[in-house]
Amino acid sequence: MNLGKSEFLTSCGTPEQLPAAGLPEICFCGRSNVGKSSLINKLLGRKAIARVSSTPGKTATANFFVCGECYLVDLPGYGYAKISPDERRRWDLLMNGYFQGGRNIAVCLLLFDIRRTLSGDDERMLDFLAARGIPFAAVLTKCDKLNKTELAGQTSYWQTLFEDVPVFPFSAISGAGRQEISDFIEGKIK
Ligand SMILES: Nc1nc2c(ncn2[C@@H]2O[C@H](COP(=O)(O)OP(=O)(O)OP(=O)(O)O)[C@@H](O)[C@H]2O)c(=O)[nH]1
Ligand SMILES: [Mg+2]
Repeated sequence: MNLGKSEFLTSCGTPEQLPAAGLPEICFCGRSNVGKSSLINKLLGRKAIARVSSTPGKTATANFFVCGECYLVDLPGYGYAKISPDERRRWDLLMNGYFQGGRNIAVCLLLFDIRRTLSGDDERMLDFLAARGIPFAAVLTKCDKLNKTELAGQTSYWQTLFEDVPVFPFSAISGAGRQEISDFIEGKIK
């Protein structure tokens, strides 16, 4: 990826606001607070091009970043308990609009907190992607929060779950996994 040249393009709250499809897109999905925006910042080598917050539900829009010859798309998280019915409807509309077809989605990076196990919301997201034929890879975030033994155990849990899918352990703190994910993305947009 052309890491030196990245910029924020646009922030979309409704499907109508999405930019015209064109460049290959790498989109980032996962439950609220899992670390989507932190991963994008790390990949782009920027401190805060994508907004990070310890309050879940920070990213309520689809945020597009241009990076070399592709878009990185920070999608709103799910599984946030305090969401209102209105916000929930808006999430559905935006996600359906984004994934309904016609966009050049090279791959979806689906993020999971490495310390957790697959949630019902995660399963629904996996079904949603499968129903639309969207290829995905798994990123296991917050690796720095586990010791060596726990890390091996949890990595093996997720790898067993996603036998046929690339799985990348990652830490936004140490940068572990950043190069592997970056190389993977590059392979997808060539
Ligand atoms: N220790 C540690 N903390 C992380 C890591 N990645 C993210 N965090 C923290 O987790 C919190 C949420 O990170 P975000 O990147 O905002 O998560 P998000 O998935 O974009 O959240 P939403 O936009 O609410 O969906 C912040 O406090 C981050 O600093 C990581 O790899 N290690
Ligand atoms: Mg975010």
